[in-house]
Amino acid sequence: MPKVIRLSFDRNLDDTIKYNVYRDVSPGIDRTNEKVMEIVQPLALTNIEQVKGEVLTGDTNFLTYKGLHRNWVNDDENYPVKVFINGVPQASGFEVDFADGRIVFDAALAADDVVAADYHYDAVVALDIAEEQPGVTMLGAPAKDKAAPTAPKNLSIVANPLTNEAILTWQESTDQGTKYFYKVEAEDEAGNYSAMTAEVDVTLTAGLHQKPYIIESSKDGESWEVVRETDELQYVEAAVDVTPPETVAELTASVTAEPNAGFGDVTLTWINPSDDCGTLSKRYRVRARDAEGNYSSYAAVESVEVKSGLDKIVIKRKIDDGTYPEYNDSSDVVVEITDFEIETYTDAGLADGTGYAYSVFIVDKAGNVSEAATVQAFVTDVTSPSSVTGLQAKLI
Ligand SMILES: [Ca+2]
Ligand SMILES: [Ca+2]
Repeated sequence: MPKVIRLSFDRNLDDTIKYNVYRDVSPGIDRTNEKVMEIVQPLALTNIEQVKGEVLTGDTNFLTYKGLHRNWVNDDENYPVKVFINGVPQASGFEVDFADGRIVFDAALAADDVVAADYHYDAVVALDIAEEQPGVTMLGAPAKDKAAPTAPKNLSIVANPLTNEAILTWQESTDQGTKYFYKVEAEDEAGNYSAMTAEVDVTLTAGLHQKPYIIESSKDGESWEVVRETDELQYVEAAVDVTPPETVAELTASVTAEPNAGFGDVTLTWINPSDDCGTLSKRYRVRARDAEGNYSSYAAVESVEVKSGLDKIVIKRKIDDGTYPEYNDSSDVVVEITDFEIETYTDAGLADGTGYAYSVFIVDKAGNVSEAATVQAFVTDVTSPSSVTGLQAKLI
């Protein structure tokens, strides 16, 4: 419920016909200031006698008077709220919550209890709001919170390589209000004015919006888009690292064959990249708004690099057909190596007389795959022909 300013003062029982209310954002109000409101002399007390209670259910232990409480004055001594349960006056066992307009009972009431209240206040009460009130004429715009909240504090962004996230955090904003000063005078039918009252002031603070923080992101720092409106103090950019590692360098293949054994070995050597390549998060700016729609200035941060880290070396092989294995094709995975100290591997026991095509990939922990490093190897025919059979020698 947005806050509103309530003015209340004792009735002037002289020949007053109306009250003139002056308001300004600076102190020292006199008749040259804007007259924002006229209130006719109320004809009767502000009276909510015999308000009929609700039928309460379950463990409900309070009764709310919707809207009415804004006219209540927190003066238990002179203007007590009398409470009846099922017609029986209650001397104790309840408290009046003037701020929220509730009568709160110490113990839960029975489901079918009917509560009534009797309250009167012999005074003038008016709210500085736009909505219509009996006897009140608004001459100026109603008081409004025009002050923005403070900007989010300590906005920072950190990379979490384990989760591949950039995490934006900040600290709570505080709403600020606009201070209004008031004075009231009484006026009679002949147009005579009383002296003005002493000046009072109150700061109208709307409070933060339900989702006070508006997060905007940008790739270039020039074009911004809203990515989230939230009441949390954190925003997570997920799946930041989309940059694959560099390809391995200096990939070579050497072949050794075992004569008559019918197969050969291919030994690959290469140089691993020293580190993964990261990706920059977006840039961010965050501002806060209050319930009235006033916006704070921005808090801003630059991007942060998220680098998930090297995960594995993947070697794939196919029979040479003029192309090389691709990471996601159906060719054989020869080996996956997670130790980046290793820069050689022997693919043993290959059928001879065959050309092989190899691709070596580096994968990061976010699953990004490098370009292939490729090499061919030909295992020459080292198989001797089979023995001659049927050899005979005879004299003819
Ligand atoms: Ca404000
Ligand atoms: Ca990467």
